[in-house]
Amino acid sequence: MRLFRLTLALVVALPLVTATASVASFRERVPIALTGVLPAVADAVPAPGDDFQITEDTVIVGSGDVAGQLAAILRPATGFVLPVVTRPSRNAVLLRLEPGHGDEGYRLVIRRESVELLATERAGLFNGVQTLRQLLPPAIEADVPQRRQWIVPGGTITDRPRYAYRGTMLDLARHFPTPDEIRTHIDRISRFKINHLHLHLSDDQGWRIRIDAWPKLTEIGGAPGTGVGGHGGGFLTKQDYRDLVRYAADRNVTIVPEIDMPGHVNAAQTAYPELTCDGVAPRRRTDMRVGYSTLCVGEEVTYRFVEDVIRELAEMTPGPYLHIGGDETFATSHGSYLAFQRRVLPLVHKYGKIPYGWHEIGQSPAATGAVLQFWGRERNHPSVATAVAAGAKLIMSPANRTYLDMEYDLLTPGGLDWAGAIEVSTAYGWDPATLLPGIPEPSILGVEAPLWSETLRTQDDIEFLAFPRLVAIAELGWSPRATHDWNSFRARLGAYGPRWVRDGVRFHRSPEIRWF
Ligand code: TNX
Repeated sequence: MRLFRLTLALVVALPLVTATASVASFRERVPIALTGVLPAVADAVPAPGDDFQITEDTVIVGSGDVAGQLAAILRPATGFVLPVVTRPSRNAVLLRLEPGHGDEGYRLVIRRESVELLATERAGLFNGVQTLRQLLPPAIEADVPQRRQWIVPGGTITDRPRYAYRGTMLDLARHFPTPDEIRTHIDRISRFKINHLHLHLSDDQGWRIRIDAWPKLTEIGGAPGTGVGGHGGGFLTKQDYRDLVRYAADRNVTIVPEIDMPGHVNAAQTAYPELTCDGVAPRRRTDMRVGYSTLCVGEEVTYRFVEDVIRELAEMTPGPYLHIGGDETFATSHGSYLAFQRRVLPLVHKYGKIPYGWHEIGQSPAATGAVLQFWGRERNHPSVATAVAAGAKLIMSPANRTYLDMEYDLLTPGGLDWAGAIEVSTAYGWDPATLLPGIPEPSILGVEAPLWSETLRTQDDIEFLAFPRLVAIAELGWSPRATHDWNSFRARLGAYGPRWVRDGVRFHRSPEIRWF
């Protein structure tokens, strides 16, 4: 339907645009600065006056799918044909792979005659396209042709990420969004070079991923009414999941699946009472309490269950990480917790994945090859430092900085407050490298902003809490520390507002930002 409307609009409006091009050329010749991009680029050297203009004769030169993605971004608002060709040409945007730019880095050389986007990997080209998109005026986000000039400011951008892992999380257990809503979210996060989407697939309220060996997990644990307060419910089929993995990969996003254990398992136990120590099915619970459920650590059936789940998840997950939760296990004794991790962490390795868990898993000596997600607030975490010294890696998600489900302030709707209110400046004002003492920078893989969904029901709720704060976390993860500057960030964020408006994103109009 959307495609049909778009095509129709193109056919109707194309002649109009051509006829009025000369009128438009008198207006709006104000290129955006090379340094206006979110997240901030590592290096920009402007070449004033050497701007490139996209015209109806411009071609896109490239042989991979990213060239097609760029054309698809530019066609609706420009109304131009922008053919994708493989032979070099004049008046072109050229995409080319060559060594020397790093895994995700790229160089963008903008001159009057052409734009060259160079990268070593497809991921770098994708990132360069996100930058190029922001160098065009916000009207480029329109889905029907706009009467104006399309100027890209002259100069050279050389850019690469500070951290390899820049993530966010959706909690599908407390509220289950549709796969289409997840896809829309992937579109929005990938604009900011976020490259991992962690899916919290199970919790006390619901189980959201089909496991063939244990079908009642989703039949019962994912039934209608299993969201918080009895709202929503549902689950991903394996096909849904695989489709999401592919959709995300096209946008340089790796899906990280999480099954939370040994706590947060009430939904699994309502489906399979043998997973409790007394064999009695607990009552279904959709309240917001945490920490009351636990797998029965001494029973063999527990490990058959865990191994089946890990094996099936690993089979459908091409990314390197498999998240096994491990948080808030108040119903599991310390000894049982360690006994559980001693058996489960190696299972993740057995199926070819890197175990990833909330930082509590760092208490286990078996966590040396694991990734810990730090979600604490305090600066001193001896067990985290010890695990890192023994070889574990860290992803930084301090709750009082990165938790997207915390309220912005006392007045904004939605969200919780246990880690405090998090306005944009709070989300932006810290350094992942120095937050925890005694952690060498190479041990830090990156940052992640989790969005727990206890108070969320709709896509609007997700967007309101995620944007603009997620962009602050994206910048901490991507941009060199030397670019860190609140005044620059808030100016760039304010200028981004019109793009979200065009896109129908219901972002929080933070009073800290002067919105355009
Ligand atoms: C703590 S943070 C949790 C989740 C809740 C969240 C709400 C963490 C690892 N666990 O179970 O949803 O707080 O903010």
